[in-house]
Amino acid sequence: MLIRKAPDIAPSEITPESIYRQRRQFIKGLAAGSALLMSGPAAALSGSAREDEGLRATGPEWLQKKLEAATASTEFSTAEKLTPFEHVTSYNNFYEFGLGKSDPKAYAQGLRTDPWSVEVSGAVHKPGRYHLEDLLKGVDLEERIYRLRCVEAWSMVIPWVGFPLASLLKRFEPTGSSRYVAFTTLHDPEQMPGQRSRFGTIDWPYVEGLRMDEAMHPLTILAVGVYGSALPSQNGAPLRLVVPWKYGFKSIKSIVRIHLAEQMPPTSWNRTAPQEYGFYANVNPAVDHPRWSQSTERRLPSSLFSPNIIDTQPFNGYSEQVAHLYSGMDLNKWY
Ligand SMILES: Nc1nc2c(c(=O)[nH]1)N[C@H]1C(S)=C(S)[C@@H](COP(=O)(O)O)O[C@H]1N2
Ligand SMILES: [Mo]
Repeated sequence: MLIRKAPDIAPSEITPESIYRQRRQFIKGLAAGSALLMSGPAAALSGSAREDEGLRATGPEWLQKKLEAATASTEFSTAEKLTPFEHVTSYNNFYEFGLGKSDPKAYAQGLRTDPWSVEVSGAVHKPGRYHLEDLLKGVDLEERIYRLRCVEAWSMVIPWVGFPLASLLKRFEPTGSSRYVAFTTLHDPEQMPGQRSRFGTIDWPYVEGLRMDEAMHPLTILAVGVYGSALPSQNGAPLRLVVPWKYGFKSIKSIVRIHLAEQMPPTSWNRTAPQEYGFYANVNPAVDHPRWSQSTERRLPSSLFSPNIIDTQPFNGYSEQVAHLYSGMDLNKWY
């Protein structure tokens, strides 16, 4: 069952996605079959890694091992067509590395992501500074194929590899008074040219937050990988949040601090333009941005001749799972 490159496939047809798809099929087959074959996926992965060498990010060995053991979540994944690896990793918003969509890929490659530690503070019984490796000890990684809808009205379908934020928060034992979770991105102007600019709109570091029930929701994950490999720096390595029913700016990258709070924490885009970006930022086609409509989106890849415009769904298509969190709230007011 080893995956081999068939001799009749042109090299140009071998994309990271096709390799990735094959690998997923392989893993699924394995899960359905005998557990005795469990040494398979690692072999398949390294066998196919040659084709996209240079594109994939490699993390520390302990992370590589975990990524290879990741299982595909059927319960939480969409079957929609994946946005190609190339687009997921070259069309990014990461203002710490510049305002242009191609800036993060161009300028984030030197970001030092290992070793990495996360400070856990606030209303928890077990605060402290934890090495990423320790945070992931005993955690099983899962693949979640989610839609990502940016507030700028474009979207992608991305196969993240991560784990529920809830499982991590529980380990720190939140106290009864924790009502919100606040996240902070690395602040390091030496490594992040966007933080050196005096013309930036954001007051660094980038901060985000969730209400406790949002943070504990099973769809909310922390991602450490994408397309079966470690996160590239431009996607928020080595640890980023993914909240699929909210606009993309909630999904904060390169997290160094998780703080449990009693009060609603400040969030970067809300602080920058409160009339345009709220704390909740749930995807909502019925509430337009003051400067553009939110009723449709460009599903990437999109081009002038093939714009691929689709309707935007309430809660980005996750209403069934999350709408109850906001029952009784006026979503025009709490945008
Ligand atoms: N620290 C930080 N996190 C961030 C951003 C940012 O500029 N800085 N941009 C956000 C926005 S607007 C979006 S749409 C997503 C994009 O994630 P991606 O580049 O992995 O697709 O990251 C979010 N997280
Ligand atoms: Mo965004």
